[in-house]
Amino acid sequence: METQYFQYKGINFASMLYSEERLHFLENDFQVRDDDVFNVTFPKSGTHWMVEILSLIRSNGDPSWCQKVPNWERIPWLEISGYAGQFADHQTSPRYFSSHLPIQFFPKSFFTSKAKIIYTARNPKDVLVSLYNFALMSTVIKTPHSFDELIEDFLNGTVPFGSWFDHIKGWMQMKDRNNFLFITFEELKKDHRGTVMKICKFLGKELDEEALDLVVEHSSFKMMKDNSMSNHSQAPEFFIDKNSNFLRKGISGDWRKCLTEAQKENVDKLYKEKMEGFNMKFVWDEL
Ligand code: PPS
Repeated sequence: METQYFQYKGINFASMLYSEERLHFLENDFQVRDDDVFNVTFPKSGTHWMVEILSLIRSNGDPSWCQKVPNWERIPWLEISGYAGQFADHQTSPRYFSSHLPIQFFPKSFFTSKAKIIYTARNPKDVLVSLYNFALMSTVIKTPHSFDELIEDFLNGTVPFGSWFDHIKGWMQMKDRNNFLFITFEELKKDHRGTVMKICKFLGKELDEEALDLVVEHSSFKMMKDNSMSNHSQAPEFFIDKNSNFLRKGISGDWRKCLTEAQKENVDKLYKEKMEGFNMKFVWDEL
């Protein structure tokens, strides 16, 4: 199936999953509730890892929900109107949603609510590598002719959901609000348990040591890869090739092996330009 995009206010979305009507409704008319929780990311930054962690926290570490129900039903996508869209609108409170929306398209009602957002970000060079591999296995992003082509699209912000730079800079305006938690993929890799504890604290959820251990164990890369409800092997064929590795490597720093020196310099140069004057340092700025 050929991938088609439409533009919503200058940003590309894949026509098979998203619609202008849904995006307009979400932005203007969707009613956020005070006990809603949103898992927000730019694509390939650890969305599904957070889905697993949040699912396990909700079930006090009991893995049976994660083993019986696919991830897109457990914590549905806010913006998808197609096959998985029905789950978002049929939740009972407290509702959990995943979203890749940039801040300017997020429901206006969120900004006057007490609903919580966990925003997970990842080194953009690792996002690029992950996105390129995803583009080769999924129909929700156009298949690039080369890695260089994808890098150009990423740097120009013409990949779905727009510019990584605008996404993170936009959402970081929220960083000092007490209903916003900023997490990085790198932090989760380095201190999985400590980060889960931080998430529990943010959500006001107390888990005992045993439950915490279960959350960490069942949200590990290996467990998720072996779980057909988490590894996308049950996802519709039109969305992703069933034999592909949606959970590909799950590491930080893969860009070192995958980007040539020229590609790295190209990305670094634009990163510097785009992040100039932005008064926040990220863990990957030190690498
Ligand atoms: S998507 O399609 O945009 O929602 O993708 P997203 O879930 O945001 O990101 C996919 C990458 O996250 C990795 N992943 C994990 N890494 C480590 N541990 C765990 N448990 C885990 N779960 C998902 C996944 O492998 C993708 O990264 P890459 O680098 O491609 O492996």
